[in-house]
Amino acid sequence: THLMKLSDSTKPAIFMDCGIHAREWISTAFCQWFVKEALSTYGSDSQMTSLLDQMDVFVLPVFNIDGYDFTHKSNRMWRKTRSKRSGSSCYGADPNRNFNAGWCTVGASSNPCSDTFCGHQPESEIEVKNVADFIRRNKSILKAYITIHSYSQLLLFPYSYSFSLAADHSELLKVADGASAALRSLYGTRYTSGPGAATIYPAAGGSDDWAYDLGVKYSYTFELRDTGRYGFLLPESQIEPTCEETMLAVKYIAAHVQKN
Ligand code: ING
Ligand code: ZN
Repeated sequence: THLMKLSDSTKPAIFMDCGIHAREWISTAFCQWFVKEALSTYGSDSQMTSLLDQMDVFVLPVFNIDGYDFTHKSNRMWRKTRSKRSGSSCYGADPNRNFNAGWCTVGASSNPCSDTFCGHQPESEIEVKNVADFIRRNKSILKAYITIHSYSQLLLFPYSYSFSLAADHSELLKVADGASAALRSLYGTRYTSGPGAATIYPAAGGSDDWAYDLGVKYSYTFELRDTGRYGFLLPESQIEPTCEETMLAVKYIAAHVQKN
């Protein structure tokens, strides 16, 4: 897709994507909610107004659109893309193992039939290539990368491909803890924050690690509700409260990015 932006200035920007993984439906719901909320509170909410006056926000509402479609029509628990390559009868690669960050070294599989298949090479998946190209092209203005997953109630940051601490570890942790506290203030939902490898599991090829190593300092992965009772099948009654509380965390991160 080609697009033109006519603007009198180059604002610093935030990039956010949802739906890297097909079955994580609360993720795609959140991007939709975020856009609605941003447009409807601009002009009345002082924080949103100042944010959008000073920064551009790029929202990719459904990263893995073929996978998402497949979860509606054939297999609700599908995770990967839907690409097909000769040599295997299995479909798709895990887009969050397909970025070029310690690619396929840990927590990923080279078996095309695995749910965490890293792909035949980094950025083999067209969805990953397109997002990576966009982020590379805009890297001078991109101050934050936010990616929304589910589930586990975690706010993760680099690294996942290694147990090494990021150069900005203490700042990333401080902002994550602040965002988690903001989220909890609404309904008491508890989040844990920390680097991916130590907080969830070591896994290479993730988008947040890749964006961070490219130079996008504020790089975060959200794992939204719940902690496993319903898992990916989060009931409809939890969509709105999950989106409302998550807004507070995303706005907290954005406010920090804005003043730095
Ligand atoms: N969790 C993420 C996954 O891709 C993750 C965890 C985050 C891995 C960042 C690597 C980097 O496995 C879910 N639920 O998808
Ligand atoms: Zn995911």
